[in-house]
Amino acid sequence: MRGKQPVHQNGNGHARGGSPFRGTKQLGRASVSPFPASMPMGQFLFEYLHRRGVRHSFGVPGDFALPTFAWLEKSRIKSVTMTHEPGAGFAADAYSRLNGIGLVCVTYCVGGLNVLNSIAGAYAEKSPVVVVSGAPGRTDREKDPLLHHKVKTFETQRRVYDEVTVASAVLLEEERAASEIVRCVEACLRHKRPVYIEVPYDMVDREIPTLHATPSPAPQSDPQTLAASLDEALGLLRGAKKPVLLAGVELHRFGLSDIAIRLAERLNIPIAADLLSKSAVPENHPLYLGVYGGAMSSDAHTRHYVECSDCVLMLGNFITDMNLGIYTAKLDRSRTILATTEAIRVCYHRYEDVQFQDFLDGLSAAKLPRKQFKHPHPHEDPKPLSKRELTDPLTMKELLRIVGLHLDENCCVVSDVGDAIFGAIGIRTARRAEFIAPAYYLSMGFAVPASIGVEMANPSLRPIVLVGDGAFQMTGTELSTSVRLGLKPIVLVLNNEGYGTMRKIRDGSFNVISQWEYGKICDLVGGGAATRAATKGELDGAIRSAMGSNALRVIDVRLPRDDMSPQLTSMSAELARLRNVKK
Ligand SMILES: Cc1ncc(C[n+]2csc(CCOP(=O)(O)OP(=O)(O)O)c2C)c(N)n1
Ligand SMILES: [Mg+2]
Repeated sequence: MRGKQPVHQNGNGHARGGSPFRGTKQLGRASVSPFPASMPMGQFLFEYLHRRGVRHSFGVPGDFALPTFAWLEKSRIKSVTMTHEPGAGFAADAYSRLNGIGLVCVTYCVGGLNVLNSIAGAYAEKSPVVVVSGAPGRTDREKDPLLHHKVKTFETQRRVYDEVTVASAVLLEEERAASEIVRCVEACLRHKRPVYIEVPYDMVDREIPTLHATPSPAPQSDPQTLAASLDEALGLLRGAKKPVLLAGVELHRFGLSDIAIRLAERLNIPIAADLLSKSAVPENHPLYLGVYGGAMSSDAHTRHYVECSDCVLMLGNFITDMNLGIYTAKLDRSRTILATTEAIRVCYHRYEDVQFQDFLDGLSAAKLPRKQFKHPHPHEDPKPLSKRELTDPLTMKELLRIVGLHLDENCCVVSDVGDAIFGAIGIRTARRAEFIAPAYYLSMGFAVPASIGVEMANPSLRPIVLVGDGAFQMTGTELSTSVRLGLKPIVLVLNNEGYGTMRKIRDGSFNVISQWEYGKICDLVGGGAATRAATKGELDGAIRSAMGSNALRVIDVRLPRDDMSPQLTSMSAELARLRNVKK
């Protein structure tokens, strides 16, 4: 997380190794006390997670999970009980994005399968969440009885989770338990993707041996392949007149944004972000162009520059339909370098066995000529509101401008799905602010619970939650957890009376939702204060007052039913065309 260090900064710093065993006999250093030769399973699990950077857990207990929760409570990790498991998953996802690793603790199937969608999103968008699920006991499994919460077999939940994780384990053997825990947690950190650990309730108190549980060494680049990939990439970069860096989300996840920014500065080339990586680069950086995503780009200049560039250096980008503006992006492979943690592609060649950071380090260490770039549209601070416009009715475009006016380096914009996420592409701010959104997987209900994860990961961040009325109805009640924890999100409910995004693609009675008095949520959850805003002046005043407060604020933002952001206008036209729908 770039300039601002999370209070418990840990996970991102571990991207290249580090060991929870430092100080043990294996590594021979002396700063951290070694694990004893054997420990109760639950104690080892949470102590190991703590040493790898987990400080908070989000979840809901259940009878099979209570013995595990008892160990969690005794550990150095703070447990946060949420109102519903999907919220726990979204909170843990956001926490993991900022902290480098996070934890969700749930019970068997009713809890584990309830949080599955959130974990699927974490997998899709590379967020390192550890899922710990309580489960029926080892002895329960012997005769295969019909136990409550069981679906088909005792293996069902683990098998479902194999689809959304990079490693999974059921801790049924004392001898292997510690190494299984280490294997899963290290895989989570290495791949920045979720893992699943199932803990049978009659195993969690048992003593397990710990000493042979050492992490496997980090994979290394093949030196020749690394040299060949660098050779080709540097040739392209040296010869190009108008290269551009397209920063991807992996730079953020692996803590490599600053290396990439320094590379662009040394080359004097512009930097664009994509929808997933918005804020991986500070938007007030002198080389920053804007968000590129074909027709969904933040502005025509950014789109034009990237599409006319003779070398697009893509670092850590996901090639998704959303990032490519529903396939409206024009990125020709003959002038593209795409480096990710999966592989390095230079023009038409694909190089395996090259570590992303080694490639980035290689580019950074190489001699490269400075290019002639002069920013065609240098950054301007967003225009303040004039007196004349204070009584104008709000539109999404203006809402985003007004939000941009208030953001500072302590803000973290957390966007939900709907126009909140597309419109957020267009937010420009004078300072550096965080931006978190499920910008690829696009699961509604993310933002309110995610804001809890944001504040727990870094209490100095103020979440600015942009959430549609439909998405708010899914998980908005999680504000009750925010109030209980004394958190202070500013929640803008973008109230356009229903599923606006869907209405633009295809309208029908299925897009109608109940109208709520959103401000009354504060009475329900017993904290915070609410206002309504229908004009530019009212919104500006409401955000200013919220920024000056130190508690939950909910703003019911009244938007015209048919209004939408410029980004959603072009996106929905593309989607309607692709889905072959007459508008
Ligand atoms: C969990 C989930 N269910 C359904 C969808 C499909 N979906 C995408 S946007 C949307 C409507 C969102 O409505 P709202 O939150 O009010 O935002 P708006 O589109 O009005 O800006 C729906 C139903 C989804 N992305 N995620
Ligand atoms: Mg809506």
